[in-house]
Amino acid sequence: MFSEDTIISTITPVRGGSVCLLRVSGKDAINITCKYFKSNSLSNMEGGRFYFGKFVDDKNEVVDEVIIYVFKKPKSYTGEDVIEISCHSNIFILEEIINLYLNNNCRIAEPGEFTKRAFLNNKIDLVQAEAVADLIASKSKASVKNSLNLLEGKLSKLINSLKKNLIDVGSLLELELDFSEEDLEIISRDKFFDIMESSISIVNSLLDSYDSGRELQKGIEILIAGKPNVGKSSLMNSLLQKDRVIVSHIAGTTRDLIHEDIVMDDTLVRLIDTAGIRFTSDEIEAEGVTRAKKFLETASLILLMIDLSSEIDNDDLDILNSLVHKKSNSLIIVGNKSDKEANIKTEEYLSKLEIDKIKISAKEETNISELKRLIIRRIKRNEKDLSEDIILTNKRQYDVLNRLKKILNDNLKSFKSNQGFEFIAVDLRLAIETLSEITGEISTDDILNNIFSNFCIGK
Ligand SMILES: Nc1nc2c(ncn2[C@@H]2O[C@H](COP(=O)(O)OP(=O)(O)OP(=O)(O)O)[C@@H](O)[C@H]2O)c(=O)[nH]1
Ligand SMILES: [Mg+2]
Repeated sequence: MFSEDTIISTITPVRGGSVCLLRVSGKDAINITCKYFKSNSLSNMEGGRFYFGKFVDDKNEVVDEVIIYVFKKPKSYTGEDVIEISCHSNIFILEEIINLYLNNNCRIAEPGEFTKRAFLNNKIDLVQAEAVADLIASKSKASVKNSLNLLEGKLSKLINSLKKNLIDVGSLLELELDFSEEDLEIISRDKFFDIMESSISIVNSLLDSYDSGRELQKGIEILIAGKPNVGKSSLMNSLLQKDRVIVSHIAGTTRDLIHEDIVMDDTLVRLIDTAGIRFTSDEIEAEGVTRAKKFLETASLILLMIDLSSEIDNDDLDILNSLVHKKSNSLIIVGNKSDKEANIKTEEYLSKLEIDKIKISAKEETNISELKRLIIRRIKRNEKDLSEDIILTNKRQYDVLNRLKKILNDNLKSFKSNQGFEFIAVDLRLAIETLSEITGEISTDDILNNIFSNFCIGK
């Protein structure tokens, strides 16, 4: 499927660099370029080569010295003829070059249109197209690695092998239906069970990986919690190495959730500072406390701060007790203000708890790197092995797989309850179609527009 029109856009940021790349794709990309690009070495624009020369306007006046890269269809990103122009990064130069193309039946590319053409020309499937967007948006090395795995086609391969298995079973079932009069067993019950159960287990493990996938993209949420004034905001600033949050001796300073993303040992982490948890009649503070408590339920890791210099009280114990039972696996107790004289009762109480704990001084920045190491050890323990696993990061793919899971489970149930093969074969066809939605063999304009309109311009 080759588009009729030719499109152009910058594919690198326009400001801030010394060089900018423009991409032209479509049937007139080479013709228009030949009209304006003058080079000694240019004979007949061979594909897979680059040429140095001058870009001139309609009056033969030099616009810029450029390098152009020639990609002939289908050996290009979009699968069409593509020219990439590396020119100096100056807005007047860029405007002039783009206008020359626009005057020659070319138009500005829509966001994601190059990748959409790559998809429509079968250069990549929909999972890979979505991986391109993920890759650009990746905020940590781990996320880049996973996006590259998806772009390389690891998930697509798995989906296609799942589909092949279902097609194989489906065709045997259809055959069995054709010969139903002759009492032949073409597919054994055991084989059907095996294939369905292994398919369901693959789908389940992909769905299970989605939580890790969300963490890869959004960051692992680490909540700094505790009663007011224990030094939560001081720790946040100290971990971020900047004066991000207001710190004061007044209890109840932080009223809302404040988050910042940082990368710790290649992993994206979202640090969240919260309002000190206590009973309060102040309406705004109380809302902050409700929000903090809600996050206690969902955060991947909680740094529970206790002031080592004062006696542990009911406010500390309320939070501690609520977390020790439910979330001890995702809890680190951070004893703060170690620069001051320790309270014996607090020390004694904490020493009896069998939970990871560390003493720090957020104010004096003592033991902060040890705390960081402890955090990294904790988050790495739960992290999936990216070289082995395929991690689902995309909500659309997740939704389709959830639908597929239901279809496969229903199908297995129908089989167990000895429903007729004709019903089972219909459900199998539905399962195969659903799988095709993931890789985009079956898609609608609405789905495609929705996906590609979220891309940045020039991709
Ligand atoms: N001596 C000492 N003081 C600290 C330390 N960490 C924080 N403080 C002080 O404790 C007070 C409260 O600090 P914050 O970081 O605002 O405490 P918070 O837990 O965010 O308080 P709320 O936002 O009110 O819940 C401030 O006066 C800090 O300077 C520390 O390690 N040692
Ligand atoms: Mg605070």
